[in-house]
Amino acid sequence: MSSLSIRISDEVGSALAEGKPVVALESTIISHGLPRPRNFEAAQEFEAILRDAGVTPATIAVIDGVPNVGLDDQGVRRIAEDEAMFKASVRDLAVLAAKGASGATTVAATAFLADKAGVRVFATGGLGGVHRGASSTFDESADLSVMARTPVTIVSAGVKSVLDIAATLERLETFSVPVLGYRTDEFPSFWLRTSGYALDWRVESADEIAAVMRQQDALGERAGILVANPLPENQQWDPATHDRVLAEALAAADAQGVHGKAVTPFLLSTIVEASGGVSLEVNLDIARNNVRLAGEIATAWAAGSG
Ligand code: PSU
Ligand code: MN
Repeated sequence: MSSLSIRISDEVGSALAEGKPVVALESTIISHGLPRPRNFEAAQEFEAILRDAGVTPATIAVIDGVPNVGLDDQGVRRIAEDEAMFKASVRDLAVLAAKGASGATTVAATAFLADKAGVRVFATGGLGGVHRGASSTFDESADLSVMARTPVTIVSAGVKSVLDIAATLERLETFSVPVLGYRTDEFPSFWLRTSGYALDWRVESADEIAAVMRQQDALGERAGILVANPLPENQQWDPATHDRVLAEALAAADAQGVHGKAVTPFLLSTIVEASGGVSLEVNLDIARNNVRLAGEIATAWAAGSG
């Protein structure tokens, strides 16, 4: 039996070997979540934020069949510029490997590969979840079921309000994934700090999150941990505009019969357009904010694991 061949970059490999902090970054946000050419700049900026904090970034994607943990600039550029880049979840990894094909990894596939490489902390913008209408379409992101069996701490600004937030929180409970509100009592809805859904657990620091990770390991529990990190109040999107644009985007998806894995990218790009680019700026602030917190958690984790 051959084992999965993953290419871990020299930078990520030595950071891990030396017990230094490492944060995984997904690539579907680059290929399908942000418009070109801002996506390439953003991907580089996320890495720079981590490096400035003394943390090694590990951007993850499949390049020519090989899962890469830690992409060089050329790899990031390929993900950002190739309009036909495949959106790859966990179920696609074996097919991409067999075909020697490339793919940008979703939260599910990124967390899966981060775990294989020994990376424990992962920053994203928005986690996938249960879509509206899932009771008839069964459209629920594999991000949730993969979190149930992958010991990676994911920092996300909750989930986007394009999803069914209540159902997503229920599924996280079913999957035994702890949800920690970072300095908040309420689950954020990505562009907004609030969603109307209270959380059971609030944490105040990266150290506290690292302590939960250690206890989760001590229990032998393999589920990941979701850290819900809301934007500061003055950075969130204007709620009234948000509600109007969201309703427009959902109606457009419905009218055009968009379904399956195309739903999330369709809604995201429709919302950027309908908001005149405002949602994009908020989206980028959210991702930066999550990357910074993930860096702090990875640092706290590394400090206690020596
Ligand atoms: N939500 C966002 N931005 C994104 C995504 C979700 O706000 O870029 C991407 C992530 O990569 C996530 C994926 O893992 O979409 C979920 O897609 P689906 O619902 O098809 O599983
Ligand atoms: Mn889906």
